[in-house]
Amino acid sequence: MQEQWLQQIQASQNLTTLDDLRVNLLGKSGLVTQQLKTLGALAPEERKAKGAEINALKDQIALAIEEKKIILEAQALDLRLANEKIDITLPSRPESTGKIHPISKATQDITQYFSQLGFQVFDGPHVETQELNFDALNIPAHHPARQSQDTFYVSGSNDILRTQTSPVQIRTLRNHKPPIRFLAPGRVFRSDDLDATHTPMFHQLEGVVIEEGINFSHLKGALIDFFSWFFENPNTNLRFRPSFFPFTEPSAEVDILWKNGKWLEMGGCGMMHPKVLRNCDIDPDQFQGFAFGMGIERLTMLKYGIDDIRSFYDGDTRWLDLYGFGAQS
Ligand code: 2NL
Repeated sequence: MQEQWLQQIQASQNLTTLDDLRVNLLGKSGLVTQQLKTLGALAPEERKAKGAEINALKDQIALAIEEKKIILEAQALDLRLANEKIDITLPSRPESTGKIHPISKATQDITQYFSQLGFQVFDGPHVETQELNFDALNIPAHHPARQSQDTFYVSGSNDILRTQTSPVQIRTLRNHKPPIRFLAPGRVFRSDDLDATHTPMFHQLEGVVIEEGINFSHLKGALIDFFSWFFENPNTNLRFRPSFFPFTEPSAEVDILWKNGKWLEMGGCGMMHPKVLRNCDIDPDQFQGFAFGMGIERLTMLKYGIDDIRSFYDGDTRWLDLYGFGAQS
């Protein structure tokens, strides 16, 4: 029987028949296993000798099956390698090149422009205290902008999602002595309705200059130069419309004269409110300054003719090609 079994193992043509054989011999009710079960009926002396004999047989068969299995597996692999061909003449898959998002592009361009004028760039957290986002900016507790209708409150805390990048200015001015010029670009959050011109998150870019003897004409000159550069039009016409912000005095809305003869609002600006300077431990009798803020999406939409703000965030990369945003250099 032993010879016959070993021969059957040797003769196995494939892994399935070999495994069937293994089950028939070594399985729960296999032939070898049955032999082992007969030991119980034997006398102790005989059982010992016979037991050793059957166990040796079992090991020998298990080894033979294992060796045959390795051979059959190698054969199966050789067969696959011979039959499954790789066509190395196929052209390779095109490599996808990274694109720069228009918001990143505008932010990089604008910060680079201002860096030539001595502006640094600062950033801060998106989750802010109400002190930094409102109180330090002279926005009182009862101000409508602080209502949960407009502002995202963090549940279980007094914190909010910053509604403007101005808290970055407060943080910076509390840590750096003037004279100083800097920008604070970044995400801001407002509980706006979602439509073609409003999203609950957008990007703002604010700039601040604090020096001795800064006045409104410096602000006008800086913004006229900036918008002339950004829209690539040396004859850019700006209009400064009197307005109100709690953190600037006087304050103005900035409009640009567009190609069709219409004035378009570009952002807001003003002279640093003395209270805000004092909140940052700066003496308003020594230092003056101007500040401005603009929405990066809005600037980018106007520059590239993008008409729906939601397209910035819907993740369709084909959209980048539409406006000529090429590979990142
Ligand atoms: C807008 C208007 C503005 C500022 C932002 C500012 C910041 C500090 C102090 C004073 Cl810390 N002002 N920022 C000033 C005027 C306008 O933004 O329309 N943004 C989209």
